[in-house]
Amino acid sequence: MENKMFCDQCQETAGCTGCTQMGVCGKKPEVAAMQDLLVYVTKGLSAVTTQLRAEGKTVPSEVNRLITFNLFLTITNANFDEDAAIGRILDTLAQKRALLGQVSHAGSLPEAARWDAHGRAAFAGKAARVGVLATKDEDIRSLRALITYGLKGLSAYSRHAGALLQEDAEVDAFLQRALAATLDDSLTADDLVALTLETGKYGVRGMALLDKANTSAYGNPEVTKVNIGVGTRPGILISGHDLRDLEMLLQQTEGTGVDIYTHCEMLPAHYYPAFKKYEHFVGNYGNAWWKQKEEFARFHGPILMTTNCIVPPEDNYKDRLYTTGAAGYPGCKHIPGGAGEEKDFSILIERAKHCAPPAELERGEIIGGFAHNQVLALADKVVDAVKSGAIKKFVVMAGCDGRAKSREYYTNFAKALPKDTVILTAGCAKYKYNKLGLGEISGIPRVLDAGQCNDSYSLAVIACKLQEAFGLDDINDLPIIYNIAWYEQKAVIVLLALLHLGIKDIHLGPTLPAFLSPNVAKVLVENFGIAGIGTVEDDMALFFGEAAAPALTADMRVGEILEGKPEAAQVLMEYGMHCLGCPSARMESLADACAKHGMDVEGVLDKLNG
Ligand code: SF4
Ligand code: SF3
Repeated sequence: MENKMFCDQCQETAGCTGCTQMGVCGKKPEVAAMQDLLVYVTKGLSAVTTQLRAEGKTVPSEVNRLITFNLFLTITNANFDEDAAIGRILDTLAQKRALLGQVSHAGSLPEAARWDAHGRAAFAGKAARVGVLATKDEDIRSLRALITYGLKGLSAYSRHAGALLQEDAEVDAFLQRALAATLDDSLTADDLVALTLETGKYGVRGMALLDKANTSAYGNPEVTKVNIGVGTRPGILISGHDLRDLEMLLQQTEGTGVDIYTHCEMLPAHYYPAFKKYEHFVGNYGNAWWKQKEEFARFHGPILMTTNCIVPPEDNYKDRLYTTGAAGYPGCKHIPGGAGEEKDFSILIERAKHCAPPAELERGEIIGGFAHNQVLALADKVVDAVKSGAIKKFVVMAGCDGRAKSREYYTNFAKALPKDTVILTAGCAKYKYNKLGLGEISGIPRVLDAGQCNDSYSLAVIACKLQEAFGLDDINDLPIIYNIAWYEQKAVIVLLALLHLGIKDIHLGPTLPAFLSPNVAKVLVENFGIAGIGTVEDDMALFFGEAAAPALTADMRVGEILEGKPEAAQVLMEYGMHCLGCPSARMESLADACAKHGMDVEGVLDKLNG
């Protein structure tokens, strides 16, 4: 098993965010180092707040918010701005100084709680010594990293809930206690394994908090067809995960002649009833975060990054890229505003008015909105489909997308799935298969998108409800396979949350996290059945047996379909396609062939797969 801790980008502070893309994020080594120092001083402050709580003293809410925000800022691909990290370090040290004076028993506090300095040079010197590799024991280092990355994911949920003025003091207290524990040299590997699982418990609680915050503010997501084409007016593109930012942007652009489009993880905003009332909320533009260079260039208008994932921008759109919240990029304008404050997006709006409308990337619609409330509304239909055998298995394919070629596995895996399987997804991983036209089963789409990575909670709720509906004692007896794609830290907290819920045999790819030492990986494999992925063929055999027949999809070439399933010729001819012998017709995708012959591609697929 690979255990690569060195990031090619930031050799000395390897693994700053626990990402899998070592060295390709574009974050400069000094930025990665300063973020390591930010995590270090945040852990130090957390040791102080944890001690204060132990002494029965109150920790101010703004300190909780500061700690959560600091962690969130260091998540993969959110913030590339060294000055932003330095500003947070200064604020954190100032808070720590003030609180240290209130601690009665400071003797047992770790070095990080007492360390203090002023200025960039002192920070840089310290930063070089506090990265992940500062912990020498490989297993302790691995567990500390696993907990820290899980907590970074948890901070994302807390921060998003906080933007909607929902907080959970117990989640904050745990987050700080666990952060402080990663500094405690007296803790054994067993202690840290227990803390890892406790992190999963609070992960569920954090996700529930955010779910409540989102649904009470914007209603329950409902089944929605989202336009993926463009209009004729100029637009602003909003990306990331912050729904409150979107709400303010929609309100401020109403009646201005500027349209709003979502990108990547903002797509699920279209599923919320509260946002549907905005006529200028036109659709979703483009795909997952890693394609933004080509897509942002063609959008023509301003782009607002509310959270991760930012790709270092090209010069041809850098001056149209704006950040807000924890996101940041040097040279890009940052829109200020904290939780509960109204942000002013007028600079983007004025800019948009002088921009050309977006260039069309594609046309059509995609469907989503299958969060827990909506799926439970369809529960009878779903349970009937399972009982009748129309749906044999659900495959949870939540998580992250990324540019690595190895991630093509997920597209091929989705295509190869037997036709009686349904994918449950959340996060940007969906872009690997949400435009394949995988069809429906008894009116239930074969890709059920619950929303953002934050909404993975819905998948856990759905699993628990299905367990109830089927009267099963063990959640692992459900016909659900977990094949999760990970990249950044929200996927780590989702994994820990699923483990806390007792879910076993989760497959994680495209590679197992580099920060898992062989011994820590062994614990996860032996106790929870965690596994990596293989080839699509091997995994099909593993999950479904050799006889599984892959479903046909709209993007397959007609020739490919006929080779794998000669009887398809009869169906295609019945629908009006009589040129099957023609080589050029065989080279076309089924979608193109259907469009050309005026055939309903969904109907054809249903018949072919039926
Ligand atoms: Fe390296 Fe990943 Fe950190 Fe970027 S986020 S500096 S690639 S470890
Ligand atoms: Fe995606 Fe960054 Fe993880 Fe939110 S936007 S799932 S990678």
